[in-house]
Amino acid sequence: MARSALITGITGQDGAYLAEFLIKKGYTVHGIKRRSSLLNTDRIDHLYQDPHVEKRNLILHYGDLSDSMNVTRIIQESQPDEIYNLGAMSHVKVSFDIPEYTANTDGIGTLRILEAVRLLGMISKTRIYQASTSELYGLVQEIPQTEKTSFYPRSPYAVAKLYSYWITVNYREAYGLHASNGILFNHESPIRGETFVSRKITRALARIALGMQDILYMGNLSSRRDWGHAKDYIKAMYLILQQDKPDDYVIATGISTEVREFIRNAFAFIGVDIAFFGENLEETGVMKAVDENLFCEKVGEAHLSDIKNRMKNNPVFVKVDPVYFRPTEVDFLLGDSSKARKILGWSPEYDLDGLIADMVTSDMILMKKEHYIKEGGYKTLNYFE
Ligand code: NAP
Ligand code: F7E
Repeated sequence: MARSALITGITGQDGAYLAEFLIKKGYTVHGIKRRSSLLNTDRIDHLYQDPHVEKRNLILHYGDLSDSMNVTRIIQESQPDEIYNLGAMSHVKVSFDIPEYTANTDGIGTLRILEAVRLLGMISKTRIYQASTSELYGLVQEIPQTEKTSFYPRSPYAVAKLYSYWITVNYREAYGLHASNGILFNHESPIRGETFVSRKITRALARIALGMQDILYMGNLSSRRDWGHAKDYIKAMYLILQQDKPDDYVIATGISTEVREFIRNAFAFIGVDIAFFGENLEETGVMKAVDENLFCEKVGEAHLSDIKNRMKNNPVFVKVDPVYFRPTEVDFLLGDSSKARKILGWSPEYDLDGLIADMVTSDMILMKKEHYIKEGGYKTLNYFE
């Protein structure tokens, strides 16, 4: 019989990639989606099957991690062999604005799943993956960070995830649950949420190159992150649940890069050489030169003269706005995933340049469509006219 998996957070970045990956492996995938006033299934629409299809391999359930009866019922009905708990309010900055909600979803939500599996008598059937995070290391106590490094969370998000990390360990030790933590460092992709720094940069880059945006306002440019590609990281989640013994694993590339450097590399991909001047709130990013052939290849000849004029007359395109600063910041993350590489046989296929190429290429296509519509090339309905 086909194995079955339940994914919370299936409408998110990782949930969408993981659902596709598991369906390709022959799984029946159940997913929890939240009710929203507009459809929020864009990332999984290509996998959707009408409820009338006889043997569906993707089945969506309305639900919410804050509703224990709902979570319990869905687990009972779907009888999953594997649960991937990816649902979370995942934005670190926003968690300072909605700390209680974040604790309920990202912390107690995990308890609701573990307890449901226990109360439903499914301990010997169901394996659980908990989406833990490098944010647990926060104010880092050791470089690089391993499974043995002490945690020092620096946001309501990270504190909620700390509870989830330990309650997962506790249910494993207390009840013998096959429950594991993947301590994943930042991972991005073309379907990353638009307000995370990587996607904010690649979207803005495309808009600036097409003349649709002037300035990219940024927060802390000096933060360093260990960035990987979500497509690589969801494979690690799967491998963790295929092990005979549950355990906790760091998943990371082992390379740490400054936000500033991410911006520089992204612009280099379209042939624009940039530099940063000034300090703190006065720091600016400036366009210095353009490789015309590369720019024409990646953006298009039609936009070359505009970018050259921009560079001559108004080259500043990055400014700092303190609105994006966090009350407490995580300055530096660098993961050591030796354990996962050795035991799971996992290693990433994408490096940072490959990730940036994938994201910028995708956002160029998206923004060109938007540009075309804006220029009146495609007539859309305006409900407010
Ligand atoms: P994401 O794109 O923000 O997706 C989060 C998912 O959780 C979405 O499907 C969202 O639903 C859902 N969700 C939010 N609140 C919920 C609630 N109350 N009940 C049920 N579902 C809820 O996040 P991601 O990047 O895919 O990350 C997946 C998981 O890994 C998260 O737990 C995140 O905290 C963790 N993580 C992420 C990274 C990373 O770098 N991406 C690194 C380490 C750990 P809507 O679509 O309706 O909003
Ligand atoms: O910020 C700095 C910001 O929001 C990265 C989540 O998936 O990964 C993610 O959390 C860094 C921070 O990700 C802007 O201050 C500068 O230092 O992309 P981010 P995050 O906070 O690291 C971890 C592993 C998770 O678990 C989380 O769920 O970039 N930064 N300027 C900025 N960040 C944002 N968002 N916007 C800026 O304008």
